[in-house]
Amino acid sequence: MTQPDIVLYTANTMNGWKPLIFLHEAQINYELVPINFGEKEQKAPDYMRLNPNGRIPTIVDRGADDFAVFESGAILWYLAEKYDRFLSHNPKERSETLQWLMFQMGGIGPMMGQAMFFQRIAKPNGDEVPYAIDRYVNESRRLLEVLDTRLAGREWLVGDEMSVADIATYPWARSYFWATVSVDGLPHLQAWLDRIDAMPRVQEALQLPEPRPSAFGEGDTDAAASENAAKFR
Ligand SMILES: N[C@@H](CCC(=O)N[C@@H](CS)C(=O)NCC(=O)O)C(=O)O
Repeated sequence: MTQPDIVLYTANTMNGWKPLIFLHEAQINYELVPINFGEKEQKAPDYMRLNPNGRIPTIVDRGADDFAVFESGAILWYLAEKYDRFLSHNPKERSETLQWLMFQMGGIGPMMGQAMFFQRIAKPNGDEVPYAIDRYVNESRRLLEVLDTRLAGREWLVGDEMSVADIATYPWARSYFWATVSVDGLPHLQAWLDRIDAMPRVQEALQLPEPRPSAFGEGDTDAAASENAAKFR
């Protein structure tokens, strides 16, 4: 059997799920290499030769001389071009897709990520900073409101089909519980989340490399938060 082109190094986090969602939804064969944060595998020298930032996700394309791609937005764009999926050929729609992808990478991701960090990592590790929590939760809510406005009267962030902008944004927006950001009063955002929630292959991807229901407010979230926080001590 021939080896798949794409080797994906990832973990069950918001950025880590993005390429998994792409590959599962497009039904592309790939090799999965789970990265264990507890073991600091993301900081190992061999891994950091592929991803100089020492974070996940990363892909290596065996079909392109082992070309390595880091940064989840760049990975989605690379996969979209390689497989001609989830990216319009229309130049204006392509630009809009890049705009919303940038909005996720520069806004939703960092702000919700910090809201999560201060509540799910700093606080259980004994460092509670209410000012930072307020700042990042409020900014995250504002950004989700921007998404809600964009999604009024449309099914997808760009054009008539799911794109890499939706794929990048979905795992973050869906994890509003973990960031303790409310989505009350954001019906268009909620309808978009429901639409993607109903896609079986997306849900399959969210179970990898291992299930993490706490991110979505299910299971014993306090226990999961303290286990997660311990990995970052
Ligand atoms: N901008 C980067 C962010 C990557 C990132 O922050 N990944 C987190 C998981 S979502 C990570 O690897 N954390 C482990 C660490 O910080 O050591 C991307 O989108 O790929």
